[in-house]
Amino acid sequence: MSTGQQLIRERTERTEWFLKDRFGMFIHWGLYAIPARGEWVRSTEQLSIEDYQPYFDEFDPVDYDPKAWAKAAKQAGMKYAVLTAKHHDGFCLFDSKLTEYKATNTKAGRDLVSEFLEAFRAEGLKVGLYYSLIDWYHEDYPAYGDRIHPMRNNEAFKRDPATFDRYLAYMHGQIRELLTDYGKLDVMWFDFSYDDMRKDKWKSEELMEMIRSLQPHIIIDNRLEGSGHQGGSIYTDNPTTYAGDFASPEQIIPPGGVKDQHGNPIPWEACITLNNNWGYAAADHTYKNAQTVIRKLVECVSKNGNMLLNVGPDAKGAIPKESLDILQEVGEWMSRNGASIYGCQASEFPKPDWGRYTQSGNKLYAHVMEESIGPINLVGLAGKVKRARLLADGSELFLTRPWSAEEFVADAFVNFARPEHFTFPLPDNR
Ligand code: JFZ
Repeated sequence: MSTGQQLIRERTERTEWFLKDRFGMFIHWGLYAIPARGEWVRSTEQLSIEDYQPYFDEFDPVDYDPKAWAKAAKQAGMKYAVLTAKHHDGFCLFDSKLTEYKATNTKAGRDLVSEFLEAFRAEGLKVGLYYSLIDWYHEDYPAYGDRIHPMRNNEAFKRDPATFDRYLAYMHGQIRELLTDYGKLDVMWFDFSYDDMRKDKWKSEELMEMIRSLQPHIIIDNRLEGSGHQGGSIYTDNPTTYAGDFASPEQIIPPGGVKDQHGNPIPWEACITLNNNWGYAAADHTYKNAQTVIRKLVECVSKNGNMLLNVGPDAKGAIPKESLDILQEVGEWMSRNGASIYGCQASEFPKPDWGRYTQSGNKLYAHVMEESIGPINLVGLAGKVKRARLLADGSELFLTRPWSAEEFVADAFVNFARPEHFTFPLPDNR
């Protein structure tokens, strides 16, 4: 077996749980919750370290209750969660021995990451940490001070190898801490590479050797090398060791899912915000409604993907009520219809006009998303469907045949009253 085949085989084994779980919670939380204008505020408003310092001095998350977060995630039907241990501003929610810029030294006075991990594990959820490769605080990162936007100020980003190596030692050291001191982690979410950083400039080969030796089963996103959709060699037969275990399209659901160079599906996870910000943004009330979230989750699964849905807790540590309300409603749907999500994947049948299919073994889940003037048609399913049931309550739905072959190209119909989610057991010999 070639190295590439071996890497792809290991990726397939590692991501097995991930592809079953399908739905996770992303949590963007840090000092930026205080200005409450999103997690990029230090960059977009060109704030100096001094400008940003008051938020460190003030940070006092008196309402931080990760058990409540974990309950909300579990109730929503989420199976895993990923918290920003460090975002681009460099502030660490964990008690790193390598910096003083951490929650332990704020009024919080403790390691907020370990409490998060404990609470989510206690609810039976898998746990992951987001770690920003970019660091606007560290003096050896070539984006120090007020010239911190990595895309805009390219001149400021000429790396001095000697000092950048010091940053890399810090970065590798912190990742080692996270993988050594916090028990078993399920996901490591790196963010992100740009320009020539994609080509092992993070010393990613070395980093991956360490990661795999400390936590062989952990899965990582594709942003050490690529970023967003279609980034990096995860799509090829010969991925690098740091190509990642899953692709991470952001704020989009790729039209055909995510496929390798041969058109075979690869693991992917769309990360999606509930409003239009990752970090808490007090004035942003552009929340998606629960129906949209459910439909987008169904869309991901119908294309072999996961959804990592974001919440941005406020400065005190509370998830905004608007977000909790949506999660609650999504959870009610998931408690009745989760069988059409967990362990499901793209269907062998093409997308119907009226909605989407997901499938698990011989069960075909029909997600009806359009109001209809009559029965929905099951094109190509004549003789293949044993029975139809409403998934939410198990009640029988009538399957009918077209009454005139000329009138309908479709060959089986199911009656329904409103957009709903059905299950169709298929015979084994289809
Ligand atoms: C990154 C962060 O900058 C952002 O704050 C947030 O954490 C998000 C989840 O990830 O944003 C990116 C990174 C990569 C791309 C787009 C946004 N990309 O390559 O498409």
